[in-house]
Amino acid sequence: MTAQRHIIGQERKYSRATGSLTGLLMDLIYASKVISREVNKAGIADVLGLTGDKNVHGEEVKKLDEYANMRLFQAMDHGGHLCVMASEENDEIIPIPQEFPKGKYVLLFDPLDGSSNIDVNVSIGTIFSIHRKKTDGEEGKLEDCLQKGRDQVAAGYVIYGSSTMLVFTTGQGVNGYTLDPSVGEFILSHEDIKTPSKGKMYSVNEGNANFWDDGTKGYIRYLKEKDAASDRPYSLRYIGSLVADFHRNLLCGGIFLYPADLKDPKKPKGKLRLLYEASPLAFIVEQAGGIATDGTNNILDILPTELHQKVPLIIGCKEDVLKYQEFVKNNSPL
Ligand code: AHM
Ligand code: MG
Repeated sequence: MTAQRHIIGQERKYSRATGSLTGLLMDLIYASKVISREVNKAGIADVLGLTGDKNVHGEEVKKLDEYANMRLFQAMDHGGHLCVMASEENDEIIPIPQEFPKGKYVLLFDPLDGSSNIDVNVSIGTIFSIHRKKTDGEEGKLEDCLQKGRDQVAAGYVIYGSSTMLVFTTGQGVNGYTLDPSVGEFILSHEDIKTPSKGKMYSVNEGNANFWDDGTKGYIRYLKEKDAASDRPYSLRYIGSLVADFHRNLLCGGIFLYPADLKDPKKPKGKLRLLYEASPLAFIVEQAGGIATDGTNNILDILPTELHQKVPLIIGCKEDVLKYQEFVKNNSPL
């Protein structure tokens, strides 16, 4: 069962579907195959290293970041499905070029997440989020991008790992497709993914521990205590590549944390971006039975006010995330 056939089959269940979302997903699939091919050439072709530029977050731009960003834009600009795009790598919203028809959807993406891992052959990924246009007129506006995660129409990621996998949801469960490189097609390999209600692993950059709030410190201490009845101590697994950490926890069970750094003026709200990272993964995890929070609020209920807004992200198995929230509530409000 190819991704295309599976998606078309799903679409047929909705009598009012126009096929536009399916068309959009097909364009995204094409872009991700091209990015996957390029990522796989890293080390042979001249795609490693920096471009010399810095992005809107002050981070150095890698050549593959820029390539993936450009590929996604070029694959998505002309299909007539989108009215506007926004990328983690661009300061402002990305309009659809004048010569192309405009559609009813909004696409937000992180073209290549975990890019600090590119040069050392560690898994990286593309994350995307799709909303419906909500303003009047043909052109999409900033307001169309600043929507609650709860209103997403679809969200997903592509992980460039030991194999390339696409995982996404349209709000009817989560499915995973693995790229068969011999035919260049994504094949349905993980139908209706459900995450365990409780995990045995935690993923966090513990080097930042001194800068966490007391609730987070207490929770991580709790995970390390011995208690066979609640499977503690948990194992630490941190790749430093959000898509890879999230994907492992989704399938095997676990909790990922990127809390606020109280003493780092650059990270008062953590490091991860609400629109391109937290919201899409929160939509996926909820569809798989998990949950995501900033410590107090469900990530999907946060109304963004800025395109590149950052947010503490604690995401994974429901029981684990709820336990984290208890610690935050009792020990220190965020
Ligand atoms: P990026 O979008 O610039 O690649 O940054 C996001 C990445 C995530 O993939 C990962 O979870 C996090 O940064 C790791 O940060 P740190 O190195 O501070 O642990
Ligand atoms: Mg990122």
